[in-house]
Amino acid sequence: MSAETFPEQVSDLFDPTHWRVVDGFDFTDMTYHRQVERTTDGEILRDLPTVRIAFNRPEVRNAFRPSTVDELYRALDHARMTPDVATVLLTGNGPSPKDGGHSFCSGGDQRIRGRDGYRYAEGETAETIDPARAGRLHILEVQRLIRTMPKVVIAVVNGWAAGGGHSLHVVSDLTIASKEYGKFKQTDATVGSFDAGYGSALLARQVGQKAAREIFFLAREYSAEDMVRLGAVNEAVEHERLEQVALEYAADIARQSPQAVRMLKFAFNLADDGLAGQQVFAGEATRMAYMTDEAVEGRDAFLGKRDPNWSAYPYYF
Ligand code: S0N
Repeated sequence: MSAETFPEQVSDLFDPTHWRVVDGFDFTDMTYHRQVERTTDGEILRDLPTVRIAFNRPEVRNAFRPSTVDELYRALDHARMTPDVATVLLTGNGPSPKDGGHSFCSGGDQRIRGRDGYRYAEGETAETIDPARAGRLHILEVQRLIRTMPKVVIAVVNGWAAGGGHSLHVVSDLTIASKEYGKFKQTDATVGSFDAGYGSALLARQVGQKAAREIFFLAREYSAEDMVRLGAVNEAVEHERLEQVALEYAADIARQSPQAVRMLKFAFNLADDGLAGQQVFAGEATRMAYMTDEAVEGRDAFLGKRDPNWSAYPYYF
């Protein structure tokens, strides 16, 4: 493989030497890359444990339409099911070819939001739309996937995080943001399209009730450094170093025990996610229990049509 295999430059911060395109996805609204190690002449030596999933509609500040959400879900789900991926970097491509504006994501595309609650694709009308596909607020399914996937999701906020884009950073495990261009604004109440779930309630867990209410009720603009002070952003980073720092975060995560990281992620979620959070945590606990001789004894006793013998397994350690 040669240097010609470098992927297309998709954003000002994207360094093609670190990435390859993930095959099998015919995306228009998102890009999906896998981190690689290369030789000095560009040959790919091996995959590394990070993926980069990015909004690719910079001309509308990376607003999402239904097909954007479908593509985002598919990329995240692929990352979820790829065993040697530890970390997802969620970011936005750009800057905008129209005016040079930088954006992470500006939420739901307001141009296609119908009064009936549907999101209309180009050429669709109330008569032709498929309600099963377009009538769903399926960005919420993406939020749940970010929350329940056993990988660390880092929001790499390279520009505006507004509306539903703000909520995506809130629901991510970690957020790092550009000092120069990272801007946060919760416009949900401004446009009458509000996230009354994670986007607001989880934000209140992160910054406190008063600050969260201020962010939603006043819809003011906050810098990356403001958000670090409030506790919603881990670090504000010089713009040109943002993706490099994100990869440093990912490298540190990759040094930890995968099992410990996912148990900790699900433990952090558990109280806020109620029984659904307990179910996710418990699923991992059950999977680990299957690995013990004690659980094998239960299974073998059933298959052998005998009573289980628990004598080797203490009630107290
Ligand atoms: C991001 C903002 C603050 C940037 O301002 P700036 O830099 O001055 O740029 P603009 O000139 O405003 O924008 C540049 C071009 O991009 C277009 N554009 C920007 N954002 C959107 C958007 N969200 N939809 C469509 N187009 C957008 C501008 O129109 C402009 O285009 P041109 O050059 O052609 O004029 C600023 O842009 C801003 O405030 N944007 C709107 C942010 C917003 O209100 N988003 C929606 C908020 N609500 C949601 O996201 C709900 C999300 C959701 O799906 C959901 C979640 C939970 C429950 C329900 C739902 C649900 O589906 O409703």
